Amino acid sequence: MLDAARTYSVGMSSAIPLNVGIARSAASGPADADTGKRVLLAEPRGYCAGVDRAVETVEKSLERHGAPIYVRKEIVHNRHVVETLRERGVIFVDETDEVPEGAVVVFSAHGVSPAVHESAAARNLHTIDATCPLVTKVHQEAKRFARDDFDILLIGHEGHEEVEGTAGEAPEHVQLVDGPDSVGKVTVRDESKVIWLSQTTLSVDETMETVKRLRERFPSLQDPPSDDICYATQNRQVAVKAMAPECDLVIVVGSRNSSNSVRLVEVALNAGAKAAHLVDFAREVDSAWLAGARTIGITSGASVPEILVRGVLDMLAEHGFADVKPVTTANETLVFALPRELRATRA
Ligand code: 2E7
Ligand code: F3S
Repeated sequence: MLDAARTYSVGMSSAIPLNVGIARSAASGPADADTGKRVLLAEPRGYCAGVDRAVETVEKSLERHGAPIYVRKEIVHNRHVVETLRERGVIFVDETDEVPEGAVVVFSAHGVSPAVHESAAARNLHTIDATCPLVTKVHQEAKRFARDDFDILLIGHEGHEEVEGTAGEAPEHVQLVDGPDSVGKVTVRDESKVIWLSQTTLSVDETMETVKRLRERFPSLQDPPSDDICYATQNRQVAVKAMAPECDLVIVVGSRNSSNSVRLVEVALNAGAKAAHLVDFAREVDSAWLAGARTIGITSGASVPEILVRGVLDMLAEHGFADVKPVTTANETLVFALPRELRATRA
């Protein structure tokens, strides 16, 4: 369960010891010691197991079927990933009706509703499903509680693909709750049969606030059988919370449409960072942000390749921030198997 005490205990404390080590010792020099300029590098950051699997799914599909292949929506919400795959022969579409009959289409990591599966089948598309297994788990929960005739309060951001996919499993039973301020609008049929589920990439703190307000209205509200906010989202928020109180500036590498990346900016600010900005690429870092800063925190969203973080570190080193210390709050080892039809080819 998303239990406040368990989830927050590390991140809420600004006194936790930083797991400090020199990541780029060759680059750090006496100038840093003089100026006190340093970078704190969040660990974990960047790719989660679901993104790793989704990107590899597209790469293997390209190898196996040859270009072009089609991907419904962005495979993950990252400009660099999407642009790179487009250059390699991927055609990104909004809906399956844009895919030629019989062609290969990959469904994105954020998941799709049964209606999308049906429309792909009707066009005889060869579908490969890169939905993250942790999203599939939430879909199963939605189906199960709909079958048991619960009202399902799905906490999430309106219009996000993941929410559309999950809600589409049981549209008659699901109501979207878009944050604490939406709680007043919720109506249910039977207050004794209400459960909340959520999008996987929400702010843990804001979700707990939404749940608290929902429970004030519906005291019998049931919790999901297991955390819907995924391990990667939680771990990246804990890491950024650990560093934020010491940071004059936090730079989050990630795209504007990446929910989990945007959440990291909010979490950093709420945890005491003096400023926090989201950038897709190093060239977007405004040198005015660096003026007067001594400690800069760096992290990245779950859809962000490490090369983009390296670009920001290199840029900061040129501005005298060559002393880089990791701040490690968890070690991640989870790996997901590729979709069945591609499994034999995984390295
Ligand atoms: C799938 C899911 O692609 P992202 O930036 O997606 P979000 O949901 O944060 O906009 O990050 C990876 C990812 C996260 N959640 C992929 Cl369901
Ligand atoms: Fe899956 Fe969470 Fe990543 S839902 S795609 S592991 S951010």
